[in-house]
Amino acid sequence: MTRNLVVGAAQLGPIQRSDSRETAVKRMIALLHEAHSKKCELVVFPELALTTFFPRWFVDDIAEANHWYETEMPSVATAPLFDAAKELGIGFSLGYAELTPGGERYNTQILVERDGTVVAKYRKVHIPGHEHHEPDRPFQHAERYYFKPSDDGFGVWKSFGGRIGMMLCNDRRWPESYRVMGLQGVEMILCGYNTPIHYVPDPTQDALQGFHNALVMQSGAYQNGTFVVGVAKGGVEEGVLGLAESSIIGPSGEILAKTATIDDELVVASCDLDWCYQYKNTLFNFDLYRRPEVYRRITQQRGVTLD
Ligand code: CDT
Repeated sequence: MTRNLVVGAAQLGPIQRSDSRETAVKRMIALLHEAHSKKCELVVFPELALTTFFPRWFVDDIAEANHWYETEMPSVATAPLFDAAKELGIGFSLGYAELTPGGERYNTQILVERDGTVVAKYRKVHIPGHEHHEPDRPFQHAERYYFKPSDDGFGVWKSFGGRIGMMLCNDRRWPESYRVMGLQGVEMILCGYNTPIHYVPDPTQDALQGFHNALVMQSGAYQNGTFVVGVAKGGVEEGVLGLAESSIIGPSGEILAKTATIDDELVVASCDLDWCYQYKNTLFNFDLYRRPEVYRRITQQRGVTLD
C-alpha cells in the first residue's frame, strides 16, 4: 500500500507595498484552483505571503509597522482563502507576520487541513539579518528588529496521511532544522522563503543564491530521508530581486519539480511518502548509526571555540 500525497509548490511573484492583502489572497485562490485541477491535496505558499517583505524598511517606532502583522488567523482578508480551500478540499500552508495579544512578533507559518482546521503553527527559529538601522545598505534586512526568534523549535504533525514539518526561509540553511524534524520521523518539510539575490554583507554570494538554495534543501532532504517543498516569493519586489526557483525535492535529494518563472506559478509532484523509508531504514537508519554521545557540542555550544 502506498501513501501518496500530491503536493503543490505555489510560488508567488512580487507583492508591492501598495498591494492589498485582498489582492494577494485572490492570486493565491487562483493558484488553489489550478492546484485542484491538478489533483493537489496540499498547497504550500511562501513566507510572508500576504504582504510585501516589509523588513526591507526600518521604522524607528515599531508600532508604525503593526499594519503588516496579522492579529488573528483566519482574518477578514484571509477568510476567502480558507473558504476556497475547504470548498476544493485542499489543505494549505501559509506564511505571515504574527502579532500576538501579548505584543510578541513572530514570522509564522500555519498548516491547514482539507476541512479548513488549522492543525499546526510554526514560528521561525533562525532570524537572519540585523536588528538596528543600517542606512548605508541599499535595502534593509531587519528581520531581527521585526521578529522574535521562537523557542518552540521544530515540530512534526501527523496530518495529510503522513508526518509533516515546517520551517521558514533562513531555517533551511541550518542542518539542525532538518535533523530535529528527522528525529521525529518527518516525511515532508514545508518551507516558504524570501531570499534577496543581493546579499549585502558579501556580494560574492549573489551569483550562488540559486546553488545554495538547492544545495541546502537537497542535502537536508537526503540526509533525513524526507521530502522538502521549498516555495519562494520571487521576482522584483519594491526594486529588490528575490530568488524564485521553488522546488519539490524527494528523499533521494533529487529535484522532482521546479518553477521556471519568477512570477506566480504552481508546480506539482505526486509524493509516495513510503519512499522516505528507503533512506530512513538504510543509510540513514538513525537508531543504528547515529552517535549522539559525540555530538554534544551541537546543543551545548553556539559559536565556534578555538583552543
Ligand atoms: N527571509 C529570509 O530568511 N531570508 C534570508 C536572507 C538572508 S540575508 C539577510 C535567507 O536565508 O534566505
